Amino acid sequence: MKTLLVGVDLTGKKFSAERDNYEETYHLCLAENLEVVKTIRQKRSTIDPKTVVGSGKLKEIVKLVESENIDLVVFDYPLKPAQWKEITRLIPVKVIDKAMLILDIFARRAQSAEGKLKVELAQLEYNLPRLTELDSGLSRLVGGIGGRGPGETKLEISRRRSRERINLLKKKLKEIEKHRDLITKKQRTNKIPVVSIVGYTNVGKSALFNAITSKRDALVQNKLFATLDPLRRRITVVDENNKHWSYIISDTVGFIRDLPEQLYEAFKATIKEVVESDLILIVIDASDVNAYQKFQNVMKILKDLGVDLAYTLIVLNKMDIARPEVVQEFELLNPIKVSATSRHNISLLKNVIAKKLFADRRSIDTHHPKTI
Ligand SMILES: Nc1nc2c(ncn2[C@@H]2O[C@H](COP(=O)(O)OP(=O)(O)O)[C@@H](O)[C@H]2O)c(=O)[nH]1
Ligand SMILES: [Mg+2]
Repeated sequence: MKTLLVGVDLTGKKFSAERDNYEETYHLCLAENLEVVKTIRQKRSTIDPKTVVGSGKLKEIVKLVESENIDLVVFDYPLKPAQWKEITRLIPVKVIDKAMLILDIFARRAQSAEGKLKVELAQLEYNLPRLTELDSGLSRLVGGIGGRGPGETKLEISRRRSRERINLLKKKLKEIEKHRDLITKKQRTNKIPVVSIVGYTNVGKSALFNAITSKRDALVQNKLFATLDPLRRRITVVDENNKHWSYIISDTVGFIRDLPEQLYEAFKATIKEVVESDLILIVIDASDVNAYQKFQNVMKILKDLGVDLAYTLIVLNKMDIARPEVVQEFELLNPIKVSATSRHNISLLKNVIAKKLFADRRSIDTHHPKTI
């Protein structure tokens, strides 16, 4: 999908923080497989209350949409319902903001029934005040079905249907919550351990996931290496006694800066899998000056979610382009220093993972298992 990314630079604000957010939105677009063909940033002292960017800029955007055959415009700025409606009225293609983009990513990634319901709920709640007469999707959907009250417009029908669906989802979620504790306790015993890769956008989670599961690894045999879905793979290691041990490694959506508050429940639902995993790799970008600050945020979120920090490994990635002062900051935490792209220390990391996961199930204290 040909995408145009639009941002605003508020001159009063700290520039680097804004640029970081803008870059993150850019990377989130890439994660969604959107083809960002153009980016526009407007410097302003304040935002335009009606359309965020000015009317001249909007005209420029409309022209670009036509000349570049753009299918989607992403605003790296939270659009209030009225702003979104006004912008949508003027731009002839689909317009979304960062929250909608994130919700799409969550929707794609949610795996459990509960996660899927929570994401759909967040999407409906986010979109409800944004429904317009133009929004033919829902209206068309309900058009033929009865229940159109006297004088009820298409918009009113859409809103009513959305509210009905919201109530239904809330009920379903309550049901799931009642049974959840029972189910998870049962599932925990006897299942293949799961290792989750977490960290902020762009630290190299996917690169690390690929390095760990790479078929380029000469010893990897197809049968010992199963692709479950694009984000989860099973890895099998063999110990000295020729005993096989498997675990599942999972690439996650990760953490997002300035997550809009309405999205927190949906985020928690998609990250729930992480909370329940047996080992969490916290990936840090050693070339990022703000790495330590971000690491502290990650730890805080994991703690809030009830994660036992004993089951975490700190992985300092991008060692090939690391900043010494950043590496220094992490020294006391005993991080495993790797480079996903140059594969530096990837085998070591795999050994440590296997040791952490399986050490208490047998005595491998004196020898590392060979990873395959
Ligand atoms: N130099 C260097 N770049 C890396 C390394 N790992 C990842 N990257 C780059 O960092 C960017 C983000 O990586 P990605 O895996 O998509 O990050 P994710 O958002 O955490 O999944 C990509 O351009 C990668 O090529 C590394 O070890 N060294
Ligand atoms: Mg990724």
